[in-house]
Amino acid sequence: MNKQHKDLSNAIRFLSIDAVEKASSGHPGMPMGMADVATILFKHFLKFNPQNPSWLNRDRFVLSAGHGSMLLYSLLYLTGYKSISLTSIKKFRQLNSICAGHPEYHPNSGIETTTGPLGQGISNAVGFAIAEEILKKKLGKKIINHKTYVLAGDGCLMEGISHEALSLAGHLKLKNLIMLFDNNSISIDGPTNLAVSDNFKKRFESYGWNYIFIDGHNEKEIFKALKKVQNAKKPSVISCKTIIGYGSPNKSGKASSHGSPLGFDEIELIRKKLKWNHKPFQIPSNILNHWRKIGNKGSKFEDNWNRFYKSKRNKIKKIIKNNFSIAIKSEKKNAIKEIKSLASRKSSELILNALTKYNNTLIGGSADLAGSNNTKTKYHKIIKPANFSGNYIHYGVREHAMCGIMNGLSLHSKIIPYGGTFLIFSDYCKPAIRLSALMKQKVIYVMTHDSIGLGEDGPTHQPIEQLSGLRSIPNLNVFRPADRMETIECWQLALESSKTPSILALTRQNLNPIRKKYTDLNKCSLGAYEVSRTKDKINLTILASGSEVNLAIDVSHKLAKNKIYSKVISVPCQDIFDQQPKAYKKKILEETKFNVSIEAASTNCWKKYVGKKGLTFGIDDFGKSAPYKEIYKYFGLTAENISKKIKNLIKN
Ligand SMILES: Cc1ncc(C[n+]2csc(CCOP(=O)(O)OP(=O)(O)O)c2C)c(N)n1
Repeated sequence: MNKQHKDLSNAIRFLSIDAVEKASSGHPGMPMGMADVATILFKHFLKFNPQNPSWLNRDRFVLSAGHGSMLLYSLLYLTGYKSISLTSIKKFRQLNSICAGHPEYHPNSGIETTTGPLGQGISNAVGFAIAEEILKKKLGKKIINHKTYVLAGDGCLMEGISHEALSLAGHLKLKNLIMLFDNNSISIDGPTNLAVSDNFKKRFESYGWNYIFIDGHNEKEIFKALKKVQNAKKPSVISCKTIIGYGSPNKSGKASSHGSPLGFDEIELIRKKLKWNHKPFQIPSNILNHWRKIGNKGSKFEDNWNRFYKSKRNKIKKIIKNNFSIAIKSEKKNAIKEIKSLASRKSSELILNALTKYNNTLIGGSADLAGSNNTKTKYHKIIKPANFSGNYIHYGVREHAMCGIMNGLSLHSKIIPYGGTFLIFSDYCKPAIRLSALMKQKVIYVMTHDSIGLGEDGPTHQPIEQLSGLRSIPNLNVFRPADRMETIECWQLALESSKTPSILALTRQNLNPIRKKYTDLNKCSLGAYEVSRTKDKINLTILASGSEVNLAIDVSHKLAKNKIYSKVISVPCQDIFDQQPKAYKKKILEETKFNVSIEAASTNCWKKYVGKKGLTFGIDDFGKSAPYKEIYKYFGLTAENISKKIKNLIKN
């Protein structure tokens, strides 16, 4: 191995070893094993500019094996990113340090995505690669033409999401996607042959990927493989046979180097073995300078690109169409003109028609339920293998990857991804939804068939606890609109929430319109608002969402006949309502002694609104297979039953 290469890669190794040791926690094994591959990648291939981490046409580097975060922080520091200093590396894993335990996405920092839950980064990278192809088609090769590299380990490749994402990437022939597989055959429990006997070559080739096997510590082999994949016609994986904890006399090749500090004595032995005679965190200036030179090459790449980009900037502005307000306004007017009973999934399709007609930054899709989720409109063109002029992705039955890919699409640039499945299968999406929320990405989840109202498909398909669970995720807006007007307004809010992902929970069954008057005002923007009252002075507040707002209005009228007067509050988004000023919440929740809630789902998240005196009407059991009106009856969600119980409550 050449001395210069040794020095560069050992700088990564020792920064990682020292940071983990100082923090008394972390994962040194992977950075030590993959330091050679990362060095060759950054030195010879990766196009990036530490002076401008947001340069649009940079190559993306995703560390899917997020536990090896010190590899990324070392590379960013060594190449000269301002986001990571030696001081922040010394604060690895400490409160508020950018060098968090696992990489956490920060705009303009070089940390392209949050990773740690294994496999997510692979799906993000597939999203990056799709975004690159979509933009390339729109803006031309001279503006966008970059690679996406993803470093994944055995763990990432064991996760189900990797199978979903890699298969779609192969199908779409994402030629600029390159995986560096840290094939060290070790995970936490020991050798991977405890649990895996996959033939990786066959696995990748069956997905339609190139597969190259190399010695991940052989400089020449690494270079040659990376060179080879630059002009690939399909996605490529370079399977790098590496030794975890490379350089450690007693722990290399063993699970003991995976996720704990190596210990003072062992580190001394590694220093001797790798001939690194420097103090902890000390990178000799000649080595640091060499790394900085590698980083400095980036501004030349960007300058060349910028000259062309500047000359085309005005033209580019015209290509990107992202004005949503015309569509929202015209659809609101249509909703008033065409007053009729409509499923909210259908209302969503109608607004999507208008949005898609006037915008080309929305990229739609569904996990094989386009017709049921109503996500595909007449203005959609399908994105196909090697043809990315479209704006709709058939994700196949791959919910988890769909959501991870949408995170990648959103992180890459100004693309706004939305994707559909049944609300019940949000369970298959949850890890990626959580990351959209954590990373503050505008990703829109269209989740239809949102309750027992879907009917005959039965309890396996009827969401119960999903709404409560999703509402408890921080920085996620869960919308459950009650009619066409609310559906339009919720879509508007989702599109305007630049730092919060949204879920639109939509019905299969028809809903009667609640809002029959036009207003420019977005009433849903308060999260909850009054839709009706039976008298000025009332003694009951009925809170409901989605399909149950109509039921709440029936209950309210029924009670009025018995001289119990009430107001109905539609709650399209609890998350937004909870953030309203105290005075507004008081006005909604504290006008009456009694509050009740109605939602055909778990009652858990309504208890905070009804208090000890109130009642929650919902379902805290699994659903039933039957025509939907019968199921509502079975669970007592009828105007008769609910008003009877409320009468008892108020009388007693
Ligand atoms: C979804 C998920 N499950 C479990 C973990 C806990 N975990 C972190 S690393 C790891 C083993 C990863 O093995 P490998 O990819 O081979 O990494 P290496 O040992 O080579 O560093 C596990 C199970 C996780 N981070 N994410």
